[in-house]
Amino acid sequence: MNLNKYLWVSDEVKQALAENRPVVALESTIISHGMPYPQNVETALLVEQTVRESGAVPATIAIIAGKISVGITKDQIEYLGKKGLGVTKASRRDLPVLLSRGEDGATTVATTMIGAALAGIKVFATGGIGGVHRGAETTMDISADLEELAQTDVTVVCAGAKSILDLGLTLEYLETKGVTVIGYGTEELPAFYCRKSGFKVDYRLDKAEEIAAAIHVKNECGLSGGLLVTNPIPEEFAMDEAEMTAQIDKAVAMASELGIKGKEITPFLLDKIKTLTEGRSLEANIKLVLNNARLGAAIAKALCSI
Ligand code: PSU
Ligand code: MN
Repeated sequence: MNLNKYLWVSDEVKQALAENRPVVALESTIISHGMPYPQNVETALLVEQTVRESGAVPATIAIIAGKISVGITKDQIEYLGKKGLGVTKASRRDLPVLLSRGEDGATTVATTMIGAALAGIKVFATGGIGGVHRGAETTMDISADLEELAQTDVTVVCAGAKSILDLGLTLEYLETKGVTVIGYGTEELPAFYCRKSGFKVDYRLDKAEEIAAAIHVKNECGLSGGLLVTNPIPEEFAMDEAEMTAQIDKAVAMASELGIKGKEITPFLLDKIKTLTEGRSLEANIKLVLNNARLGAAIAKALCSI
């Protein structure tokens, strides 16, 4: 790949990587499509600050004017947040046209992994990943995030997956693709807003150093693909399971009534769930992203000292 033509990396991130200092990648679809303005911009900046306070360099990734841009500026974050749904949500399949036309795009987990890998970043923290949607046996709606985890060597720290997805099928898919699912301090897959899901992770690891050791061994063995680290939302911010199940079911029913599908479905559901919980789901979402930023930084630090 002609790197300079399609990839831009900030000086700060370049220097940190060159000096083997920890860097944590951050995505931008969560800014444009995952949260409303202005909370999206406030959160994105707070996440960057949290990564810094935890001793790593943040690298928010987006597509700007046809370049996969790693370590975008505060102004660019503000621009993506204000433009919101008007920015193209860019997954792997969107890259050829966006880059050739010199356009902008907000990167999903899949494309943020691609950008991170190209820049040489090993750890990426976010809120939630895409997965196998409920009803996928007829819609075939399976996020490209899962295929990316299968092939691109970046560790993704998330808060598990929310039950807008079929969590059981998502775990089966990850197993088929050889993606290790780690629970940080938990045996149970966290369900984003809630700490429990009723499903088991592959391995419980209690320390960032243990996670870094697993990543290191995977690299040494030349095993391709990412690792998925699931980090439960802190107890004090977790939402009631029965309430969330009921509200998510309502939101999913609305989406199916309105015939919403494809790339629109996740942003639609997030927005509906926010309204149905009177904004409380957004508060929980912000807290869990910050929690993941801290763990991502700890893993990146531990990796640098191996
Ligand atoms: N889940 C969230 N917030 C988000 C997303 C998922 O709680 O913002 C975004 C992420 O960018 C993820 C994408 O990669 O949605 C998945 O979309 P799709 O299912 O269309 O691949
Ligand atoms: Mn989809």
